[in-house]
Amino acid sequence: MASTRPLLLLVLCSLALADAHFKVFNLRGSSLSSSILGHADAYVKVFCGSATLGETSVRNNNPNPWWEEEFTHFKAQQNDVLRLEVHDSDFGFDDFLGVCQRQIKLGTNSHDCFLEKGGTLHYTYTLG
Ligand SMILES: [Ca+2]
Repeated sequence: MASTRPLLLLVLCSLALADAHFKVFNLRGSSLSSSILGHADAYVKVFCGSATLGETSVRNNNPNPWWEEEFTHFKAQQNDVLRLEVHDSDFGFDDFLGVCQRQIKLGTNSHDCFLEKGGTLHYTYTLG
C-alpha cells in the first residue's frame, strides 16, 4: 500500500503539467436584449486562450435561446481564459450583446454571466 503513494504523486504531477481536455456546453441565453427589429437572433463565438473553438448556430428571434453545440479543445490548460462573445445576427453588421470571460479551473463548472446589453448567458464547462 505504501509503495503506491509515490507513483500516485508522480501521476498527479504529470497531469498538472499536461494539456487537458476542455469542453464547453449547455450554452443558454435568457432575457436577451430586444430591439425595434424584434427579439435577438443570437449566436455565441467561443475562444479558449489563443484558440478559436468555433461558433454556435443562430437562434432567430428568440430571447431565451438554447444551443446544443459543444466545443472542445485538447490543449487547454488551467487558468487559460475562456471567452464567450454573444452576438445578434442582423442584416449588415451584427450587434454585440456582451462578452463573458473567465479563467478556467479543473472540474465541471457552471456559470451565469450578465451581458452588457442586457440578459444572461449560462454555460457549463469541463476541464480535466
Ligand atoms: Ca437581429
